[in-house]
Amino acid sequence: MRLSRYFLPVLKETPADAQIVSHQLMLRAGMIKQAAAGIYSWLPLGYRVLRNIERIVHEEQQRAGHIPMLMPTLQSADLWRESGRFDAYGPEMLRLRDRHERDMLYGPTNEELVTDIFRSHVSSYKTLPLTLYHIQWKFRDEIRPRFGVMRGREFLMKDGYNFDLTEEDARHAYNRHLVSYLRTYERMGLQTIPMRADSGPIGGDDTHEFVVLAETGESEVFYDSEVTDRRFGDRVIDYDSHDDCRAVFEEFTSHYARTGETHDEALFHERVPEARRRHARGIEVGQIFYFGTKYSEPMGATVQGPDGKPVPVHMGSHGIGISRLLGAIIEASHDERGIVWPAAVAPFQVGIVNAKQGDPASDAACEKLYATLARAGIEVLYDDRTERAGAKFATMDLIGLPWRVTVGPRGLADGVVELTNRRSGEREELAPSQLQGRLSE
Ligand code: 5CA
Repeated sequence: MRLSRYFLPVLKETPADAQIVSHQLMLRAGMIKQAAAGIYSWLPLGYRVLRNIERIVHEEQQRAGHIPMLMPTLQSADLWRESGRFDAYGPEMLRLRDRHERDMLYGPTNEELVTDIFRSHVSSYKTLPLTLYHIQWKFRDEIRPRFGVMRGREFLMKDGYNFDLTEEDARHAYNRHLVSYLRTYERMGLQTIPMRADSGPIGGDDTHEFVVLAETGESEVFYDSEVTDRRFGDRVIDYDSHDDCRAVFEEFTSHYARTGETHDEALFHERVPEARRRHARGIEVGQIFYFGTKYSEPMGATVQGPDGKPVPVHMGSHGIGISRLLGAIIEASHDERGIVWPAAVAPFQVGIVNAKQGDPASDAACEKLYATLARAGIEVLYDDRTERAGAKFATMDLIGLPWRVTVGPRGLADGVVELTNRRSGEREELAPSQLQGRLSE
């Protein structure tokens, strides 16, 4: 992409109404524009990152055997009356009426809709286990939308729903989700801690939130400092194996780690030596729930078991805050000059800065590099504007691409360009012909 033909409306000043650094940087880097309180347009750069995060989530969901689909944003109130949540959900639910005076709502979550699909099409235990998921916009009329995409009213969520014959199978689905979430977040360069939490309006008797530690986080958390040493890494897991998934679950949840609502001070003191007790803040980037037959029973989602008798299925639901993740990643990875994207989610892998636009040798070298890298499938943003080099560097630093290539007459006279790593600041000079190989490493 040539920057002269792209749409990257960066801001010089930090917007006064943005309180936390991720919100400030997303606005300054031209990633989002507020459309209404808690509702955002995704400008081209932000949209690229959003799509990258979605892609990772899709890959990891399908690796765990979960099946993608798509349900609508608008739902009929009827199903929510069946489950009893139409009244119970409260003012966070955006209620609408269509021209025939039918009650509708903009879905804050999809347990009812997916349970209705299940009961309409599944009658035998032989279809189980089954986990369906989608990535779709949600609406929650938050009383205080704030911090940009962190607490929006409209936000993008991956929500998945497991259907199992027995409680044991459904507990396995819970553990399997925990494992796949650890992997998903690590691929995005984030360390998350699964913490015992409160189930809120989703309900159920077991739930963990995935928390990224950050001073600006909205959740209050209490944990044993040992939990921050845990890494999932590149271990290979058989997602069908109850034992494999339970082992990871036990390893990652054996230490004390809880959110404020479920924190138990006496237990904390009993379990964790004083030097390891931590009280901090965090960002909730996902949550998993086991709720058994809470929806299947009232909504009649039953299957015929092996003995021919009908039984309500055991369920859970599992959510990842896709749009919130952009904010969380930036909170975890930035410096005073701007965003530092982990390569896996970066909007482009490399930026070319033509330090002297209009100089024939520099222009020709940039064009050639741009074409070579693009042909090799490397996502590259070429700053071909007639701006000062300093301004171009500031823009590249702000938008946080992992690599920057600087091309200028002085280097070219020696046959080299400069490659800079955004995170470490390390620079190296190399021949333009070596660049593609170096970036592909
Ligand atoms: N049905 C369940 C699981 S699919 C559910 O709705 N879970 S949830 O309420 O915990 O939401 C899942 C994730 O969505 C949260 O962990 C959080 O990361 C994200 N999320 C929730 N509310 C908002 C919001 N107002 N703005 C941005 N992200 C949000």
